[in-house]
Amino acid sequence: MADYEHETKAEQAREYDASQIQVLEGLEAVRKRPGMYIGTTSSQGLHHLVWEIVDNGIDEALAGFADEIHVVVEKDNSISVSDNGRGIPVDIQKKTGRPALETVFTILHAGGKFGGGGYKVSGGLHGVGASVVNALSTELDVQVIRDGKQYSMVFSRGHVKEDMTVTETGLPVDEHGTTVHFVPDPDIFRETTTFDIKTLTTRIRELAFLNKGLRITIRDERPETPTEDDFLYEGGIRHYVDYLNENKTTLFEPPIYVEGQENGITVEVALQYTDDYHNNLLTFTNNIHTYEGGTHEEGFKRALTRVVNDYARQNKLMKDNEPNLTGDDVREGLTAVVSVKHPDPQFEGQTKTKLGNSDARTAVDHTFADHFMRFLMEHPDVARKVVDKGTLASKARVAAKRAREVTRKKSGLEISNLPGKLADNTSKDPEISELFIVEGDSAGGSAKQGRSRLTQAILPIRGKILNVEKASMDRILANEEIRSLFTAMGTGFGDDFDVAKANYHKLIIMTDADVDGAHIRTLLLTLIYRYMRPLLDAGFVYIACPPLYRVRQGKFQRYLDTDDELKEMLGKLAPAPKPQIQRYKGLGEMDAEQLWETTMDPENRRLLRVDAQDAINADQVFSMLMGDKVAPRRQFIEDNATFADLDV
Ligand code: TSJ
Repeated sequence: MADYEHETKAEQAREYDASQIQVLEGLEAVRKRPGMYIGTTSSQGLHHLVWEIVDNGIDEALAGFADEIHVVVEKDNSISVSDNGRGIPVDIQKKTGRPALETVFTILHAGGKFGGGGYKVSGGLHGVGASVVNALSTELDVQVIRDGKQYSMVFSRGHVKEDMTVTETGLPVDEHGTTVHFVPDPDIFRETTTFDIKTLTTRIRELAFLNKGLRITIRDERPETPTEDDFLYEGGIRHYVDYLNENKTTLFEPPIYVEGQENGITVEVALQYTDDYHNNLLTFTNNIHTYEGGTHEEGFKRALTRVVNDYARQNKLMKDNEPNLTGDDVREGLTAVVSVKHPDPQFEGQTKTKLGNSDARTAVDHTFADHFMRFLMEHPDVARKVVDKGTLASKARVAAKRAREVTRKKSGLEISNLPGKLADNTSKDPEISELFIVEGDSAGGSAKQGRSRLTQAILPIRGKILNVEKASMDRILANEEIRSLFTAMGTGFGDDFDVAKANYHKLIIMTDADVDGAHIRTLLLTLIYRYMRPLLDAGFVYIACPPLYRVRQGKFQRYLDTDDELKEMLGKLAPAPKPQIQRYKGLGEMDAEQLWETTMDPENRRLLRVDAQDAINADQVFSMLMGDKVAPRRQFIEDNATFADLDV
């Protein structure tokens, strides 16, 4: 072991050079293979940079040293994140002879290595940190305030651009915090470097729910009038459940909340029942949304089912000869958020969003079951409603099973019985096969003519599909459009659903670019989220993006997606013949060739991949549009009135 105290300056420098070379190699690797560190260089990867930085502030808050984080999208589309924590350490490290601050941004995985005791609880899916953001930014500057001084440093593409400087500014000595500002590198993020305020706001709101007492703000400086949102939830995930149920009819108020610890695992559960047929169960580990569930989810479900049955039997709400309520029965109408903080989470599954640690199963089971049983005993009126809801679900389940058996016999959900309207593709290889769900028979006709027959299948649907939110299982199964979709996909239904049987690895929703189209898309996404969820987790679901305009001038022709693009194009055109502008109100206005060229041809088209979060957002809008409460719906229509006028 080297004795750094007694090394000469020259020796230190040599060692530093050596370690620095490794550093540069490390961060070069990040630039060479960014996908390995942030998953993708798409818009999603771009936003990942923000979360890598924000997570550091959250760690500081969880350690008890910060209670505010501020995120700003600057005018030039760069990002600033600041907290009021202790400030990243700035002392010169013996090992490198360099400031700790520098190491944080230049060494891969350096985060969380400085003393402090507590474990790093948050952290993105890929567990990488500030140095990765540095590697993928053209410029990154950091300011640390501590001990009445301000420390600054500037980096670029993983390299130090300006060494650490200190200003003795006469700041109050008790002021402290860290600010990081970065500009994503357009050479890396080739698709887009534009941050989406909705994506940022949704996740920031979620982080505020998940970390009670932490204030997180987000400001967008880009619009003429900057916008700001301020999130602080003293009640944490209780308010998350309130938010999820905002437009639903609840069976009791407020949500039940449970918090506890077992074996170093912190467990929080909030839940509330609604009059819906569905359940909405969101689970998190260390602030990461575990879309695929895992042990914590299993522990919660197991405890919920057991406690409701035990309570019902103990209180004679169920006859001795009646069978137990199933998990599905006791979860009907349930909205729940389960959040665990684990010192050493193991993520598994297709998208690494499934918790594997078995100690989380028991920790959630024990913590939740104890509190929940006590709660039911202390609130017999609520307990009664929960048991009644489950009993009703149980009866409906038995009835639906009978109905399903009848329907299945009548016309079959088997693959041999393909729906008449489906124009299937000729290849039987699911990997290259795409199923387009097309709004309207006329667009369906164009799509059938224009498609690539080898790889593209077309399923036209008529108008609005069934509102699955408010329909019972047997009605859903009897709906022709829905049956066609399931039959074509070949994945089966309900408990028999198997994503491995999917006939197409791309399910592409193609609707008009207007309000009705958006509505139909929302209906389809809700159906998929509720009944075909594994397709979302597998990344099989897409939205086609038909253009809004075609501009023609002589032989020149271009398709455009937005009003801004149109304006820009018109500015660029030569003042020769007057350009012809066509605005497409619907897919039906395009002929087969145009539809192929603009929306279906893999060489030219743009597809948006849908993730579970998009579907959750759709689900929220959907509950509001179709739910029982009138006020939020009116508000939504008012808020979106210009949009509606424009497109209808
Ligand atoms: F790293 C970073 F740039 F991503 C970043 C770090 C970004 C932001 C917005 C905040 C932070 C950050 C880091 N805030 N607070 C801290 N705290 C520490 O790094 C720190 C301070 C003191 C001690 C100690 O043991 O005294 C330990 C740590 C890890």
